[in-house]
Amino acid sequence: MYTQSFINADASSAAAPAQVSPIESPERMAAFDRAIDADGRIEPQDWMPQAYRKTLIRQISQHAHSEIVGMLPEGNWISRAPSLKRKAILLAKVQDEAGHGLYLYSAAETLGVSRDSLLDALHTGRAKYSSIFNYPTLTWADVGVIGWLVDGAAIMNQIPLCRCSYGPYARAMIRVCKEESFHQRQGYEALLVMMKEGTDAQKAMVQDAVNRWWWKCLAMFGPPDADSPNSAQGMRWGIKRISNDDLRQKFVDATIPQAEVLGVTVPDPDLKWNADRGHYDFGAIDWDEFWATVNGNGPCNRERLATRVKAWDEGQWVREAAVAHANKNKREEKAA
Ligand code: FAQ
Repeated sequence: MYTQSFINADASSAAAPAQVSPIESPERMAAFDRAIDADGRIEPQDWMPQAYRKTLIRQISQHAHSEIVGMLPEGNWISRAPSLKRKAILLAKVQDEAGHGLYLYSAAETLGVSRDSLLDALHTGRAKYSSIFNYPTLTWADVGVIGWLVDGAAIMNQIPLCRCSYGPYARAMIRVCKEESFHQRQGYEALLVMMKEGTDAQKAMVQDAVNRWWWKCLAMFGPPDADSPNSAQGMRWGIKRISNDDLRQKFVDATIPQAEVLGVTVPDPDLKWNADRGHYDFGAIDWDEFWATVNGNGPCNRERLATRVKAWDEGQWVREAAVAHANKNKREEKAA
């Protein structure tokens, strides 16, 4: 469905919808608006306004970067997983995140941007990726909590993206969500074993991990709707279907009963069921801490970027070999 290009100049322009004129005319704009109003899908070969293209490149590439950087906190525990079973599960999960990144870079390429330029933006610190991956994984319980809460939040955000107006992104999300659902369950199950069969120290370790990750997960959904500059247009274009605050609320409502089954509490003295609203009320998120992290000053930002840059540099010979192999095949096909 998508290109798997080891990108070079030719491959990137092949992925670009170069044949579609970028010129905006009232007729083209009206046709695009009609498609959006009718809840239709926009495909790479369709005309689209530059601002729509730019927004999608921004969101899809940030999402791709998040998946790839998101491999690091848990990858840190592959060599220290407590059993062969847990190690095999964690390896599979981390590999899935790599796959998600690749689908998403490919989806972004269909908008006419090269993967090299997107990765360059990540490696030079110009591109954002999810705040949540800038915190450390201190104990094994963090791995379970990432599955339960981080993947749980990711699913809550990504299910509506399966109905996104841009076809390649929506289709990628369907597959991603199926895998995220396994990720969430494996995390929850790992925690359940520790909480139901573990020692007091293991139970305390789970509670400590929940305490450290809870607020960061609520912030993952992005700033409050009133402070979200991209939301109104994203909703109008059918890219976002549910607002940041509404998704956050859905996440809290779905997660608290799961916490009760586990036997953990969340670190929020203001959390309480509001029968009038039919939702949980919850306390204030520390948005200053969130923005400091988004802007590069979280506890692990520098370490995460340095790890990605090192992996990119060390993979240079693999990319060169793959391109040389592809070129050799092309030459042989031509000669045949
Ligand atoms: N972190 O106006 P809005 C995962 C930025 S995947 C960093 O509300 P928008 C899988 C935002 O980009 C997790 N930056 O923006 C996994 C914007 O900056 P810009 C990633 C954030 O786009 C699990 C500015 O703030 N998921 O976890 C964050 O309408 C386990 C203003 O915000 C996605 O990317 C944040 N948390 O809504 C992997 C889903 N929130 O670009 C491994 C797709 C906001 O104007 C292990 N993305 N910002 O400079 C989206 O749904 C949206 O882009 C939002 C933000 C909801 C993230």
